[in-house]
Amino acid sequence: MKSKCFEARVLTLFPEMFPGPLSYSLAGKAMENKIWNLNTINIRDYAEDKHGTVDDEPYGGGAGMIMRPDVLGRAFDENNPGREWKKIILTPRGKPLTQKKVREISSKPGVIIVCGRYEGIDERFISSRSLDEVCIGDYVLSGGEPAALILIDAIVRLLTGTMGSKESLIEESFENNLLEYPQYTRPFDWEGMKPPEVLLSGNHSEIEKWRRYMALEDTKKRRPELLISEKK
Ligand code: 6GU
Repeated sequence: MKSKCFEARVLTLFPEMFPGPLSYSLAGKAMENKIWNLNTINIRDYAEDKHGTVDDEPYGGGAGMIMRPDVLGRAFDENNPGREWKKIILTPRGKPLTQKKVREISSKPGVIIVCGRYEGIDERFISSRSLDEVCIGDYVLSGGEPAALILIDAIVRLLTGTMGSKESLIEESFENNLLEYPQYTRPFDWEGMKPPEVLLSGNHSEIEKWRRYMALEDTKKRRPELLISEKK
């Protein structure tokens, strides 16, 4: 049976940034194959004045401009997909994105993503529309658009029909709270360095054992917090 096409609907002031990298590689192929589609909505189209004003100065003063709740509210409500979809707003104040969240979103019929811009978004819009606030890491971007591209990429590769091999989905980084084991390919001797002998042994249970050991050791060294946290 063919599953329904997943829709990513993006509210942004910069619709030209999309699909951008999402029209290449795995995500681009999956879009061609109608596994997912993308709709961008220009928030500025919902401004009321002739200048297309979407932001204003913060109450209480301070630097920067804040996105107006009335404009965002109209843009969101007129494109509201309904209860089954995930509703995300991308801002540096959100909870860090995890693979668990990506899996949850990919199980829905679609996701509506609001991209924050400028120095902030009126809090009343966020709370009144019950948006899930998400950020993609502890650093600051000039807007949510690159984060939306990243989020959608992560979702699309989990959709049924996107990936060639199911195993590569299960084994890879974070799906077991472990980083991936190191990989090697030809040439056999590169700058005097050779692959670990076990990988050439043909002994599949030994190879498995080595890979599990390396995944665990590398995770301990690089990301110890993954080992004591709940599933990411
Ligand atoms: Cl979602 N937005 C912005 N502006 N900066 C970020 C981010 C999002 N995630 C990390 N940094």
